Amino acid sequence: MPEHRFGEVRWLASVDSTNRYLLDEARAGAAEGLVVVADHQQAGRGRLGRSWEAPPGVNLLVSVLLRPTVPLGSRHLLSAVVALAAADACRVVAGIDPGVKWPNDLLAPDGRKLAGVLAEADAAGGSEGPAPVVVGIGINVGWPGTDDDLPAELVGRATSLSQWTADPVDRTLLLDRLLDALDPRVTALDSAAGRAAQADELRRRCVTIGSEVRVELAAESFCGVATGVTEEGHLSVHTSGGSRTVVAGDVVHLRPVAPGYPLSVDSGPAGASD
Ligand code: BT5
Repeated sequence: MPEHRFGEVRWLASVDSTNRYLLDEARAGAAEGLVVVADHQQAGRGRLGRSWEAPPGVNLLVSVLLRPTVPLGSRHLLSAVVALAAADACRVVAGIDPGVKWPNDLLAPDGRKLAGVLAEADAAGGSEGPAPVVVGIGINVGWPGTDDDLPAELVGRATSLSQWTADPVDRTLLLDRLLDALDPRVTALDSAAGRAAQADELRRRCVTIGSEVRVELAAESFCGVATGVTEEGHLSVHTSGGSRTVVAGDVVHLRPVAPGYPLSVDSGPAGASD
């Protein structure tokens, strides 16, 4: 039995969405640390109403239930620590060191997407104490094997661990390493110093910093250079109109910036917020 908060793992053959399942469990009063894994999701969720694709039995589809005390403004760090823990697990189990594309993707070294994270909160709570947040991650382990496996819109955009390793990757081992790495990261979020350390690591792993980007928000989109990540985990973007802080949105990487562009890798104050 692992000595951390993620002691109860329910491994389901099939479910609509592991996030939906855990949100319902949270409403029914489930404690922090419950984990659900599915061999198959009939309606795997991406962000903003998008879907997450995975054939049965080959990829890791997992959600964890947290009841965090993190200040509301720093909630982005919850999905960030799941991405960081998944990157740790990929490194240990598969020998690949993914980058983090802000806000929540893991990318292989060639820029194709290896994993995506979806955090969903339930303000209603479902029990006393901190309101629940469910963080789910899909990691492509065995699928796609080749581009031939992919729907047209994912060709050249999605990859899997199996494309980067000679040996098959064991999903159970990957899950165990992910949960081992996640537990201390979640604990770190309880203190300001711990949050600063996680934000620092996000900065180091974030391949969006140093890229010209297009930021797509609900009401507008704009272009600029991603220059850093704030203490809260938000993205700092330098635009022709000044510095902007992106709290939530989609980011498209356009191209790397020229050497010498002033990028902030320290934890200084964020620029003007929208
Ligand atoms: C995400 O959304 O990347 C979050 C994905 C979270 C999935 C996990 S699985 C366990 C848990 N339970 C759930 O129901 N969900 C979570 P987003 O950034 O919106 O990316 C979605 C987009 O990625 C889609 O519109 C596709 O273009 C692309 N996509 C879909 N499946 C993919 C895959 N397996 N690999 C790479 N890209 C994919």
